[in-house]
Amino acid sequence: MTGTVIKNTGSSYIVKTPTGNELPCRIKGNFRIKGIRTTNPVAVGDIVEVRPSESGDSFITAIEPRRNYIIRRASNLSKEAHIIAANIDAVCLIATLFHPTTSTTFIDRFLSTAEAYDVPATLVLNKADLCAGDEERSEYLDAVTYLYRSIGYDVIHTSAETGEGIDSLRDILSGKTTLLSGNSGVGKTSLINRLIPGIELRTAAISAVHDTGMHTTTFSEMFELPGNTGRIIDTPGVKGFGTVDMDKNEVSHYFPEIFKLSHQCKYNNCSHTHEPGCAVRQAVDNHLIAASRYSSYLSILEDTGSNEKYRKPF
Ligand SMILES: Nc1nc2c(ncn2[C@@H]2O[C@H](COP(=O)(O)OP(=O)(O)O)[C@@H](O)[C@H]2O)c(=O)[nH]1
Ligand SMILES: [Mg+2]
Ligand SMILES: [Zn+2]
Repeated sequence: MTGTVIKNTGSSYIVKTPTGNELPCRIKGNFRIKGIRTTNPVAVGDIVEVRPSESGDSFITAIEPRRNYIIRRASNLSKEAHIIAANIDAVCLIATLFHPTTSTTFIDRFLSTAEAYDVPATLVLNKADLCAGDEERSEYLDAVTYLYRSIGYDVIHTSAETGEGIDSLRDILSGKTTLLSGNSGVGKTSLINRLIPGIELRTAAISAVHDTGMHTTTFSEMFELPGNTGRIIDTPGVKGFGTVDMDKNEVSHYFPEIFKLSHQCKYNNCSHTHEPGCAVRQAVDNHLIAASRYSSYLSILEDTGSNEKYRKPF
């Protein structure tokens, strides 16, 4: 029988079968991926073969080839990776411009990683209620929205408090498996509670005491949206959604508006930092590329070092 892994808690897994049963499973066999050492050989989102057992846990005996998978490394130097999720169609970054402040640099790092994984990304700006009626905040919200839409990203405004934008969010999630990410405090759990009435996940206000420990072990979990309209993967404790090895001259590929213009640079290996005849720097000067985007590009470029691969977990 095949099923989908919906939860991974250390050595045990929950597999949802086509009939909707949730089977506790363990692994039988060797599931190593070539080339990377992983802490979890089976991940949320994996489609697996299970051998049900009458007594006790069932066994996962095989994994179907993954379409993709998002990994996180324990540290920049660590060879061991944790698979956050597999077989995802899209990612959503939940961010707030106020309480807490999310920097555009953080947003840009997230979006460029999504580009590197080749997974479509949506930016969800939550706590829109905190901007309502405040001219300065509303202007900033509009400017950020305009910026990312002009690059081609979907941007929506939501409020888990008032319910604003929840329908738009539902539309975006419809018919796919989406990984939800975001810094803690942005309202990710509150939004999931809105999307799935009755689930009643604990929000930060209640679980704050629990979260004060530096490394509360948290595991990804997949939830079905009501009426089988889509699936979300919550990744508690993961700020961004993974790590990716970026080569220095690849970074510009992951900033669509920079990449588009780079074909007009005088040198085809232009790094857009100092070269004469650089169409990208020209566009920044002319405000056709946002200064904030360019500075995010430079900061990622810097992280790649001279020959080192960029492996920064967010
Ligand atoms: N004003 C306002 N507060 C919100 C909103 N969404 C969540 N919060 C509050 O922000 C805090 C963190 O929410 P939580 O869902 O736990 O955030 P998470 O850490 O991203 O899962 C809680 O006190 C929520 O009540 C929102 O849209 N507007
Ligand atoms: Mg939460
Ligand atoms: Zn250039």
